[in-house]
Amino acid sequence: MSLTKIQAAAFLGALASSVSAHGHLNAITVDGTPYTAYDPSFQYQIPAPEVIEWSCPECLDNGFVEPSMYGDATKIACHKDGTAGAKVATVKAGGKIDIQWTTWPESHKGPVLDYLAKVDDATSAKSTDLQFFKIDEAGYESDQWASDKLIANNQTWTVTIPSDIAAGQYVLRHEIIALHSAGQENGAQNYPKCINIEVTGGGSTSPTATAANKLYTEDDAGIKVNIYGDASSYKIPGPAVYSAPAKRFVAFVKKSILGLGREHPREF
Ligand SMILES: [Cu+2]
Repeated sequence: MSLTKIQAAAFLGALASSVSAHGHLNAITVDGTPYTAYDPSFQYQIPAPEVIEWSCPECLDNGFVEPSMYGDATKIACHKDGTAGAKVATVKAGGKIDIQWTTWPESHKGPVLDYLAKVDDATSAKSTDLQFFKIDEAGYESDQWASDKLIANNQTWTVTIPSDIAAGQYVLRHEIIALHSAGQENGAQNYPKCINIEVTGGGSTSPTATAANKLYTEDDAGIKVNIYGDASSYKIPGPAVYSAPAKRFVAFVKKSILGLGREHPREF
């Protein structure tokens, strides 16, 4: 692409952001059981419906958290001043959660990321106490942004709960990061959504976790990025995806058996 075309695409992307509708979660299906998602208009209902998703009264505009807020867990953990959902959905370790958005604008291209934070009681958890480990991420793969994959799949992202993590309650943090304006300073847009779950079965693994205000910085390669060129080298931000001990062991064996020859070529 010529510079002019890149600039035009960036301009159109920025323009699109001001005219296209954003979404919020529409439905959450946990191991086949449907749950009601949070709707920002719930704040006008008395009593407000009790749901597994965290509340965000400031989200009436279906808006985003911007990079200048990354240092504030009350904003970036579970959206602006998000508070814990009153309910908890039960899911087996290794089970699946389908997260459906009401809509997602095609212009808002970017990665989809999922994290878990272990908590004693998800319904009374505070965003500032959440320590997250990443369980799933997708950026730009096979010429497609994860956001486009989500749109093509009926606005739905399927998350698999690791089979080996300890049983108990967790806050699932599902996030789309829109990068259409991310070439500019403070231009990325994070749309995090939190969901209360109780994992049954499982193992004993407690992955290393990161506080929400340490997940990203404004200058991360995957945050301050112009996506209107070649996106194939896009680097997904945040900590590495947690890998189960079994996976780590297989990787270790593979490296030991296959990698040894490369690092120390045997002479014949
Ligand atoms: Cu937008």
